[in-house]
Amino acid sequence: MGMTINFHNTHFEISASRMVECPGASVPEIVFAGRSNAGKSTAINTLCKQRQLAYASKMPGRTQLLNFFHVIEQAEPIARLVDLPGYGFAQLAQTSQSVWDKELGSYLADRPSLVGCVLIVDCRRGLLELDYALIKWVGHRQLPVHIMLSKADKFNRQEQVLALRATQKALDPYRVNGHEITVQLWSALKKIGMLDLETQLSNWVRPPVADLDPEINPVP
Ligand SMILES: Nc1nc2c(ncn2[C@@H]2O[C@H](COP(=O)(O)OP(=O)(O)O)[C@@H](O)[C@H]2O)c(=O)[nH]1
Ligand SMILES: [Mg+2]
Repeated sequence: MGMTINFHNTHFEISASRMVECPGASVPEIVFAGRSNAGKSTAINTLCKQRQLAYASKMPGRTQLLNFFHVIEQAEPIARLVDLPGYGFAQLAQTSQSVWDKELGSYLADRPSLVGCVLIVDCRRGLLELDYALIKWVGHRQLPVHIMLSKADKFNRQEQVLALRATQKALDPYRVNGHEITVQLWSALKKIGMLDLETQLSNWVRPPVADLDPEINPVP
């Protein structure tokens, strides 16, 4: 697994509250989305082995900002992680949108450097309406979604397996036109699913050679 990225060397870059404030789309970017309190900031901190990189909020949903983090390798930024304030976009499917929801919606729809969306879902709640709205929204541009069923430490092994299975099944109708949706269990507390996460993000930033090589995967 020489391709796996070490996310340890990740630094806060900038916050943006509007599309025009986003940094140049220079490197592959991965966004962490999900309901407030699902565990987004904690997941970024755990992935990067830093205690306070992303701010784990005691007041859910308060910060209305996109927070950009640079992943550094050999002194060069090779990717960005983006922490969202949490939904957010109650109105994605409805008519009236707040200014912020519009900014977030256009970020997800138009940001050219986005290579994947990590969707954090509390395993005890499972997928809810806003989660499905997000999956559909980014499905329009075929942006792959990786779902982390978080706080798996709250479940025993059997409950974990059932949650994973139920989520996979619920997603079947959303896997239209080859939209790639993957699911894993996650616990920041017990470090469940760390390798799954590192592997998925690394594959998005640096797709395995077999996916790119026309000799191996000829274009039909
Ligand atoms: N038991 C448990 N609690 C977690 C886990 N991840 C996050 N939390 C807690 O969930 C709360 C919300 O986490 P936070 O990362 O701020 O969520 P965000 O709003 O999605 O960024 C905090 O009190 C965290 O300590 C986990 O894997 N297990
Ligand atoms: Mg947060």
